[in-house]
Amino acid sequence: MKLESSDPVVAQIIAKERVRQQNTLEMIASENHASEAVMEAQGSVMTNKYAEGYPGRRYYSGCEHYDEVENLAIKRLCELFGCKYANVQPHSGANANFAVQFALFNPGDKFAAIELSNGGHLTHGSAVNVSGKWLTPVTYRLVQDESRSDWGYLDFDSVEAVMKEHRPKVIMCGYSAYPREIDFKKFREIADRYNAILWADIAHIAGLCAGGAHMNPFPHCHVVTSTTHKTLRGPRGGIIMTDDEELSKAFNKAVFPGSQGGPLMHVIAAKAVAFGEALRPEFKTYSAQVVRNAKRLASELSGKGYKLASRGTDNHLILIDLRPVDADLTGKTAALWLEQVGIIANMNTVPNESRSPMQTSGVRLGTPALTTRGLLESDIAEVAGIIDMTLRSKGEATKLAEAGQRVRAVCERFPMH
Ligand code: DSN
Repeated sequence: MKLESSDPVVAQIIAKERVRQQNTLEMIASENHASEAVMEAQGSVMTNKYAEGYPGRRYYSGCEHYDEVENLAIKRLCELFGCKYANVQPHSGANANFAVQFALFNPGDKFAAIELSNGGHLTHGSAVNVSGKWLTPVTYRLVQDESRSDWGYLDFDSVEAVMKEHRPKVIMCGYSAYPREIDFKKFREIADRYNAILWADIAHIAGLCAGGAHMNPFPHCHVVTSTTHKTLRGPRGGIIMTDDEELSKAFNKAVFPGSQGGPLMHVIAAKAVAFGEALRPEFKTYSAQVVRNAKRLASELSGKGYKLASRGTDNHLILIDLRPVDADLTGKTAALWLEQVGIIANMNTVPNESRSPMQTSGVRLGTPALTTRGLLESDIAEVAGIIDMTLRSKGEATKLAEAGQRVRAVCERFPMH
C-alpha cells in the first residue's frame, strides 16, 4: 500500500518537508539535493535484507543481488577517484572515520589533526568524541598572522613542527570549514619525512575532487574517508578508500565485524547510483559551477564589506566573520534571521573567535545545493544581496519581509526536481 493511504500522517510530514526545501535556499555547505534516481534506489526493496560480510562472503543466504550492487558501487567509486580498494559499507562519515581509527590505532596513540576551532571535525580528535577521548590528537593550525597574504591558509610550518615534536603515526587532513584547496602532495611530502600514514577526510570536497574541481587525494594519500551526501550528491553515508591492499583488509575488518553489523544495502544501492552519476561529464560541469558560484558569493560579500576567512574561497564554501560589519551580531542570531527569510545556513566559529561555539561570530555558507537547483553566478549575486540585506536588517520585520519576498522569487525561478 502506498504511504499516502497507509500512513497519511507521515506522508504529510514528508510532503511539507518537500515544500520547505522548494521554498527555501539551502546554503548549508554540507547539504545537497539528491536526484530522484538516488532516492528511488534508497527507497527500494534493497532495504529488506541482512547482508553481513562482503560480496561472495556473506553470512546469510539470498545475497546475490546485494553482491552485485555492492561490487558495482565499489567499482564505480574506485574509477571515480582512481584508487584500488574501497569499502562502501560505513553508515556515515563518522562511522568511516571510527573504523579507520579502530584499524590504525591502539588506545592512546598519537595522530596529527587540525585544531577543531580552525575548521576541523568532531571525529578528528575533539575531546567529546571517542577520537579525542581514546586517542591523543596533536594539533596543527591555520596561518594566524593577518598581515600575511596567506592568512587563514593551512600553516604547513605548524604541520611540520607538530610532526617533529610528537612523531605521530598518522597525519589527518580534510576539514569541515576550510575554504581553500588542500595540497595533498605537500602533506604527503611531510608524511614521508616522518614515516607517517597520510589520511584525508574529504567529506566536504569529495564531489569537487570527483569532478576535477579540486586536487584528487590519490595517489598522495594512504587512506581517504568521506561522506557521500555533500558535494558528491548521493545518499547519506560513508566510504573508505585506499591503494594499499593490507590497509584495505584492515579497514574491511574494522567496519565489519569491528564496528558495524548489517550494511544498509538500500543505501549502498543508492551510493552506486550516485557514483554512476558522478562519473558522467555533467558532473564535471556541476562541480566547476559549484566553485564558480562560491567564488562569486565570496567576491560579492567581500565587496559589501564582509570579512571572509582566508579572504575568499577555492572550493564550495565561505566563512563570514560578522564582527567588522556588526560587532553585536552573533552567528546564532544571523542564522536565525537568515532562516526567517528562507536562507538556510549555520553559525560557525571563525579564526580568532571571541564567542562560544553556541553563539559564534560567524556564518558558514555553501553553494552545492543552489548549484544543483541551477543557480549561476548572476543568480548568486542576487542571493548575496539578500544575505546582505538580512544581515544588516537589525532584525527589523519590514526588512526581513522584503528579503523573504526576494528569496521566494529566486525559489520560484529554480524549482526543485
Ligand atoms: N555536519 C557536517 C558539516 O556540516 O560540516 C560535518 O559532519
